[in-house]
Amino acid sequence: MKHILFISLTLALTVFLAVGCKEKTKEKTQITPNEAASVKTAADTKKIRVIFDTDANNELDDQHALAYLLFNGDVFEVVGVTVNATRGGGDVDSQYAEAFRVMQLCTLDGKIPLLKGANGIFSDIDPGNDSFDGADAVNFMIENSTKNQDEKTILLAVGKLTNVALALKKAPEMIPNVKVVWLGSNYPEPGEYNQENDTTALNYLLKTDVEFEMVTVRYGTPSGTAAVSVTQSEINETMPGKGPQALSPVEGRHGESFSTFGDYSINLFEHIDYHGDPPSRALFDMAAVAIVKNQAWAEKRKIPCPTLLSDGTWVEKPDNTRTITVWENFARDEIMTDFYDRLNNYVLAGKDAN
Ligand SMILES: [Ca+2]
Repeated sequence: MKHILFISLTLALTVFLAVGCKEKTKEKTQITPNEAASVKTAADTKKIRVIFDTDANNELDDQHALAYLLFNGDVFEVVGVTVNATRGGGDVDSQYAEAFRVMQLCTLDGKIPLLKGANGIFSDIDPGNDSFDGADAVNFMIENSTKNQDEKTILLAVGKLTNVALALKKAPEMIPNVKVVWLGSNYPEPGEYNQENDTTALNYLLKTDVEFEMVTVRYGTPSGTAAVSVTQSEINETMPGKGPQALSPVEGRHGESFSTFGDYSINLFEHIDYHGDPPSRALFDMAAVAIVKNQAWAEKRKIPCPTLLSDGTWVEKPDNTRTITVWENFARDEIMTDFYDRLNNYVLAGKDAN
């Protein structure tokens, strides 16, 4: 009897443990709504991985785009900054010097890689050579676009497309790993500064399979980034002393020394032409960074990939199965409000910055 009782107790215990374990397993595999929400939040807050390619010394929008990017360290993982030379800002050394100034003013010089890219245009450069024009920037893009397999690295280009096209030509295996977001073109109208500085690079990229988005410029129209413009008085009122204090004064490209990006911004706006009524200046490149941060700040549409002719005009290809994305109709006020907010409440990019 004792023996039977012992067996019964053992069986009961076994069943109890088995059910208990099953319940425990069940608990672990079931995610409560709260847990699901926290998982979603973690995924949502994953930083956007960006390599920023800029003709930093052209006009004044590149500098504001770079500062805005570097002040959104909770949104962007800024893998590196690469420069290219367009005709308005001098050679690549001048472009590099201006990008370096901005990074000093953002206290991030030496903390985020800054590399020189191409002086020339895509069709004149052979990336198969050991030391080609733009090699430092191009090789950096290749090395840092192939490592991350989880999600695409954004090659955010706000100048000519030479460095990006050379990288994809040299290492086409990186194409599935990247998305190119380019500030350029007046599509569907012809012409535009970044486009004209290297039509061969743009043509090459259009013919690849790379995911490609064009953030339109459209001078003088309300539908392009041209609409994201500010007046000199607005800058004078909002920018003094904004941003972190540089470790030591930085000499600006027009002379004088500055300790904050806000003060340098005012100086840049003192040395630029204004357009329209009231006279204002567009922050084209900054708007491109903004719509990568928040896609709700503009409208996008997919189109069959068109062809660009050598005279800068577009030819529609309605039957093309390759599509690209066109960005237009930018929320000027929301973008500028966030820009100024980030000058006041910056979160510095870079691993060692925060
Ligand atoms: Ca630019």
